[in-house]
Amino acid sequence: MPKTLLLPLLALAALLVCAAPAAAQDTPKREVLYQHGPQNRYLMGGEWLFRLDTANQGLRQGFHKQTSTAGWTKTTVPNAWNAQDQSVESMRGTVGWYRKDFRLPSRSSRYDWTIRFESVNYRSRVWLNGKPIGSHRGAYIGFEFRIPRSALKRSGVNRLVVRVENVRKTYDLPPSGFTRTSVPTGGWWNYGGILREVYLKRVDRVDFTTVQVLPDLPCRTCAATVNFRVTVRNFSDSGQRVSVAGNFGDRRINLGRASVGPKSFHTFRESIRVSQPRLWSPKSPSLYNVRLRVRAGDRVANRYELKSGIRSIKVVGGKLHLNGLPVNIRGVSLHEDDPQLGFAINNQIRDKFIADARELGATMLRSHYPLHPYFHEQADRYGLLVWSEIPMYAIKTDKLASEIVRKTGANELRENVLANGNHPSIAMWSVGNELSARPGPVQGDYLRRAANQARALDPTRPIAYAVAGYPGAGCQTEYKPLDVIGINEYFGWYPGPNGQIADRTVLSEYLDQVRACYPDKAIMITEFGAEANRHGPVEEKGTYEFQQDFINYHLGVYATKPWLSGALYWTLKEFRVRPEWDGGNPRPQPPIHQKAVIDFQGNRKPGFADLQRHYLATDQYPGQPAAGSSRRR
Ligand code: GCB
Repeated sequence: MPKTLLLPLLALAALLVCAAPAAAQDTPKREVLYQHGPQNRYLMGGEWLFRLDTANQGLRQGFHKQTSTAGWTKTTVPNAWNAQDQSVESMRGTVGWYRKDFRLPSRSSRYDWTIRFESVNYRSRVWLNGKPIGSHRGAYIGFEFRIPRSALKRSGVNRLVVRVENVRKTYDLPPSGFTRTSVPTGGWWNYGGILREVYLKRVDRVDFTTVQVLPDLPCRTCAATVNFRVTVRNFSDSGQRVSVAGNFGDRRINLGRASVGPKSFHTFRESIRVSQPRLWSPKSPSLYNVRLRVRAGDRVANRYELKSGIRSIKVVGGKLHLNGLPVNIRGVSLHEDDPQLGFAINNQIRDKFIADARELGATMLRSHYPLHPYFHEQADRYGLLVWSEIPMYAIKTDKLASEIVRKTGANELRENVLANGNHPSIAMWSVGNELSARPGPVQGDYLRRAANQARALDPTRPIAYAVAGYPGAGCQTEYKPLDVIGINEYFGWYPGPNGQIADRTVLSEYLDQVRACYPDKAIMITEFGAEANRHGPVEEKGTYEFQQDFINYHLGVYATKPWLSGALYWTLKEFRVRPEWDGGNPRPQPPIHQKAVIDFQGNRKPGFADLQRHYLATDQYPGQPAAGSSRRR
């Protein structure tokens, strides 16, 4: 070969080697980003590979079987592949592939392994060593697959491949939708990817599948009953003598023993009485350590840890009561969004959300979907309540008319109860947000179904729903299954249908009308807010001054309604919503939603201080003892 050709060829070869990263492999370490849950979880951190598949050819081209790294780039997980892409195409969604090479933390043949994803948006298909091991739909709630023994390499390198598709379909939560100009709609950015962390879990024959620890407190001074419902699974091919026992605080508990057949499940139930409990409340968030262990034969197969809190949340005489006393909550909503990472945020960012909310004087958080478990743990610890909602978001009645949508919604709620129900911070189960303001029989069916599902699994918490606040909506009998009605009110911001909410001075009368419709339900303001991205005249929408005035006016009105159970500002921090978003602001900065009191970069707007002044001056939990001052019980 002539020298003149050799050099460019060598250069090309060098380039190819650099472009195709070597597939790094590692051994996942025993590490968790949140504590609640079983032991033997191993974080699948380190290096992953990723490739986009915008032409959707990956399956045909066998990306799940590829050994070469050509076309793949290095990444880390969690990851939102379109965190930096604000285009219409990015919002519409596409397909992406993730790949991870790893060795098992133990070669022993006695173990089975499962793989756990905390959140993948939206459809996922998973392969191990080229063999399909599972598929899933839906983000925000963790899911797990058992890895078949035949797919595992005990001593070699295993290759995990995940195909993720985030194109929103009609029956997804939230469903697809388009503006008149064919731009995808949605209440928050459609980030694609493995948005929360992934774990490998080691199983020694028998393991926990669901653990429910639900304290019930009939009255402030009563003894509590703590109800345990623990389902275990025998992964092995032979029957096992299984027993479950542990502690609730310093109380020993024994859930009994049972013979569990091969590949079968068994549910253990037990109740204990706790006299003179230390009560959990935002003023005094007392927690009990709960430790459980499951034995197979005479060996401990696994342990499970969580923190529980004894408190009651009930609707009494049309008002929300915590531990038997009425509340007047002030809180904020949020999206788990970040300018660099999108929804693939880390615990440091979560800590910042919590710190900002606490500094504001907020004692309740709300989001349109179940938050990452770490949020719930921090909320338990710092005494923040959580309005826990599933992404049944603004679903039009023609879509809700499909049985599958109502069923998916009710199932999602069920999953949320099972996944997050042990957290004392969770105050209510919300079945959704702003379905049609005139519910009719279709929505009525969904509300009933979802409420029944949640109550059957967790009778200790109220069922809630956030509605769009319009005077024209009138009283609705379909809301009968609900305990708490959240009102999203934008009086004096949006005009609303036929301009009915353009004038803020009709807010007071409207709220009285809602009260008259639902005298026995607790009523909260689940949203109020005004976009703000600049200084300017107080009467000009979109200015900081307008936002301040809006906050002061609305909180002023709420203060005249002693029957209200609380109000949540929409939102704490800015987030990406969708292309062309204006949010009612004449000078918007799409795709950023700007009703927040902290901008996307983290700067506080003047309205933060207004909200804070009101929140700190409000006695949100009158009569509840503060930490340290609680009487001896
Ligand atoms: C709502 C929605 C929320 C929006 C907000 C707005 O009612 O629940 O997701 O971001 O209004 O700003 O329009």
